[in-house]
Amino acid sequence: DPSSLPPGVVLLRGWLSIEEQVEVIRVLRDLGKGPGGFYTPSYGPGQSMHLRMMCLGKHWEPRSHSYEDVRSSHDGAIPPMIPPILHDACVKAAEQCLQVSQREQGVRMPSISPDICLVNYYEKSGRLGLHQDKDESSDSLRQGIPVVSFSIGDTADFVMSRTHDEEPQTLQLCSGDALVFGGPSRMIYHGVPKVYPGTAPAQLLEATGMRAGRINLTFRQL
Ligand code: MD3
Ligand code: FE
Repeated sequence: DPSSLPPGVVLLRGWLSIEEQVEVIRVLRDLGKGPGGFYTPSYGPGQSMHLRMMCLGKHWEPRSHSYEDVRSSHDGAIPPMIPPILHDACVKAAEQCLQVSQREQGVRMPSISPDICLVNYYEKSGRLGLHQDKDESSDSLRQGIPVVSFSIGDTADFVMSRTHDEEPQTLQLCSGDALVFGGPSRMIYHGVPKVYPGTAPAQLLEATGMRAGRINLTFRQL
């Protein structure tokens, strides 16, 4: 029931067609061949995240909770630019979500001009603990500039809660879903406790030769 989502949260089920999902996977695969490809981010020794990541536009540095021009704590690579096709998809999804949130939730959110795209790759045991995204500028956070995300591949459980204590609300995110968090929900706690291996659409696997797993793209304005 979409009307039970918090104000500023909009889910567009199946927003990316299979053909668009295939194109995104091809673009990411090409980018991954050059410098700046997937790696395992870490907060420090013995504190690796349970996913692999590729940053586009900027590098997100978990050790300092900041955004950088190079992968200083990893290999010094410069992150690739956000490809125009991904940039445009983000802006288009945001436009649609802003209309929905204004009409259905009475919430006004600013649009987004994305500076960074984080690509998370979850394998069978991939997960992401409950956290807030607050490494962006205080201006971006204060204005509630939305974060836009696309899910591709295996289905995952996604949890969110307004405070650290309350019972989280769970959503399943499926291949092709677009999800926007802005306005009053920009600082919500959220995480990905579980992915369901073998649930990706067969057509996607056939067209890409993609291994099992889940890809999530998040776009932010810094
Ligand atoms: C709510 N990624 O990269 S996407 C992240 O599925 C992240 O990989 C998850 O949380 C993933 O930080 C969730 C949905 C999402 C993304 C960003 C948000 C929800 C958000 C930022 C603020 C609030
Ligand atoms: Fe997050």
